[in-house]
Amino acid sequence: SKPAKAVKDVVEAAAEKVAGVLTPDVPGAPGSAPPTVEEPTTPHDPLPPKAEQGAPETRTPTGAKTDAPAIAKGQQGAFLTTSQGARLRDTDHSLKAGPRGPILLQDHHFREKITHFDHERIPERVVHARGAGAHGLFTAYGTAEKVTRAGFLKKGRETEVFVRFSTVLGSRGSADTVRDTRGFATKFYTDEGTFDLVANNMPVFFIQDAIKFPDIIHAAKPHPDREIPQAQSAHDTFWDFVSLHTEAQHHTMWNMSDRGIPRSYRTMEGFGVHTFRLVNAADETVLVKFHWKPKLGVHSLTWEEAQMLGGIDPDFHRRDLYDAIEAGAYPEWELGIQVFPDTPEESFAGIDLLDPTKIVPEELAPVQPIGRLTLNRTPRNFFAETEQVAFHLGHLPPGIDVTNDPLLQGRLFSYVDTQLTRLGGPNFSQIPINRPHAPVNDMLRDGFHQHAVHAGVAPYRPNSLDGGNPFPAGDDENAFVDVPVTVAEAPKVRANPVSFDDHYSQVRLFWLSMSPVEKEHIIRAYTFELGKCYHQAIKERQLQSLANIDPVLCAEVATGLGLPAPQPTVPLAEVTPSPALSQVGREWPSDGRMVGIVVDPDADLDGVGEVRRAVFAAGMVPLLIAPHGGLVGDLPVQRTFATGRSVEFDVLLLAAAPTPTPDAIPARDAKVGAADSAAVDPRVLLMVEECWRHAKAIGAWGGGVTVLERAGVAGTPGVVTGDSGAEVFTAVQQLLAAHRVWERFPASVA
Ligand code: HDD
Repeated sequence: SKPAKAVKDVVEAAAEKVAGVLTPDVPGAPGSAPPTVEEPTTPHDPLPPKAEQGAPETRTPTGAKTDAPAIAKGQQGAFLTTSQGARLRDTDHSLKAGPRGPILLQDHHFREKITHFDHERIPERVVHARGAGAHGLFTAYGTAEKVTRAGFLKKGRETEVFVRFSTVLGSRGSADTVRDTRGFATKFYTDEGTFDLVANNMPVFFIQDAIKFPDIIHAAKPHPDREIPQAQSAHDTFWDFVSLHTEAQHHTMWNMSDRGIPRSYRTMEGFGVHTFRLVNAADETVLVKFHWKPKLGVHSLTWEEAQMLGGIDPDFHRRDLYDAIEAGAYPEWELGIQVFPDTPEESFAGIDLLDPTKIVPEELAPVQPIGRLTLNRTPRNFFAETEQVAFHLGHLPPGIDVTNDPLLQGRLFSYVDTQLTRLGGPNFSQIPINRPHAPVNDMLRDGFHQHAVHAGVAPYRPNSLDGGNPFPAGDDENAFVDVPVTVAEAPKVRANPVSFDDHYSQVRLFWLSMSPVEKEHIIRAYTFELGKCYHQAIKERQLQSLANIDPVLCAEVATGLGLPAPQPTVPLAEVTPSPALSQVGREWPSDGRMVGIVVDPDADLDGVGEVRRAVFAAGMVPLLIAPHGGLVGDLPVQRTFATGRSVEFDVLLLAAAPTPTPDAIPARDAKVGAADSAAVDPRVLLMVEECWRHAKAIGAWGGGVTVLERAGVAGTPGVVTGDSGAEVFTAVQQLLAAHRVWERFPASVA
């Protein structure tokens, strides 16, 4: 019609005006010069998968393996399509009524793209939101065969696994190195059904009964009004709760110890916390506690490193895990069990095995290795795998059963329940990462996100229409065993056993098992955290708990807070320390460590090359730090003075004394500047200073020795020099066996 034509004319005229007058220099606009950089116009093959990385395991919704490509959707073929597979010509411009007009509701591609984007996020986990996962393999030693019928623990059996490490308190985007407990959840895809070992890096828990879980988490999460602080316990509500609820004191001290700030996921122990019940082929039972022992030893950050890393590299642990796996340095742990007789008392050496605030010292019940875990593949897609993985304590294969630990019992409810909101319905076990590798033959049907196309008409029992299928497994057909444990005849009560009332003896045991330097760290952690509280009454109440644990600890923290130290209100427990709890004073392997090497073009580059080879040969990772990127000589540079910071290295080697480059931050000391020809780049001096303060081994040869002198650390403990790089490296490697040069930390307590 006429008016429509008029509009069209106006629009076209306007478009011409815009193109020709207002934007003559825009590449591609009429009259403008042809573009100098050509955009790709021909289809390319999709990017190949990362080297040596398969896709997530592909299973049918019922668990059978399939040969179909793992990424059944997305990145198939060269052309962009809609979700329905129709090829698209343009995804950069919405369909509009003229170039300046409004978007048309008709634009199905626009609506699909934006709607999908709008719904990309799912609720983060209510706890353990921040995590990192990896695939791996578990190989059984066969040593558990006597005590459990679980097939995956038979000698030589290999089982695929997925592990997710996490912090507890922080949101999905929070920093990795905060002071917190770490989750260590493992999904064993056994051929008899999935086994989830949902563990932590600490062997005890804050509460004895799951009904208190919302309380402790509400107290520890950010304050409800301002939603701060993020990912930490250094605030009033946390200390309010743990000082009022003294069964939390044991776990709290683990958090205040170096265990609360691990060096790496690869250097953490893991603990199943609860006591589990194993059943063997003869239906005999034992009680066990599960332990993961890292091959690289148990190591922590210093508190200052942890704080610095929160800003310098909030992804420190995630990056460390992925870098190690992708470099082929596969992290390993041994799974072990402490075994106890299954007696009616459910206790061992006077320790109630159903109390999750208690450990059984390894000296009383040694951890017996039963298999090895190797993480060898990083996820291809974080969301699909790490975010959607769903663990549950009730995922148990035949041969492993639960006990009446009231924390464990409550967890058996919570984990499935939480997935209903988080993963949007009851079919989350059909998500690829959650699919069992054992065949599934359930009678669960329909529901949101149902992916299975179930056959048959009779998902009920008994039936005659589907031939009576599926059948319950008989006695010899390897069904899950609910151990017929006798439940004592007792009144229904909301109460704990009396043994649960001891809240202090094992905290004292932990404290007395620490070396002086670890005690010092614990004192400083309490002093820091309570120093961040505003309420005097909370500090005083927590000091009372510390007095009941140990008067020296209490006095030191009280001094730091400027408060009087109270007297104990309970007799101090007589305990025997457990050396296995300490990380100090042991010989650890040095592989997997990061060795920073400061170089510049004047350095002894042959010597550096030799050290690099020696570092690789020792299973460690050399990182060259130079004034600029690219190459120094023919050696590749991994970090510059701008991108490298001391906190990522376990050891610092200096092969040069680089002078400041123009981008060096102004020196703290005005005399140290570009004008001074003997000056060392202030960032290198800072690196040395920080490494020294964090008790790291430092070595230097050639020009590097000058740096030690200028930093004022030459000749101090753990600082070595030599004639060659090789000699210096050998010396620092020996120092690494202790992890740090502990004597540099002054310890005020014995
Ligand atoms: Fe829990 C997640 C470990 C007590 C309720 N828990 C979660 C994760 C780990 C643990 C490692 C993260 C799993 C993952 O990576 O997806 N939780 C523990 C340990 C506990 C413990 C070792 C004590 C020994 N948890 C506990 C209690 C309750 C929960 C007492 C509730 C009554 N935990 C949950 C949860 C989460 C969870 C709300 C959040 C996300 C999820 O489960 O899948 O259900």
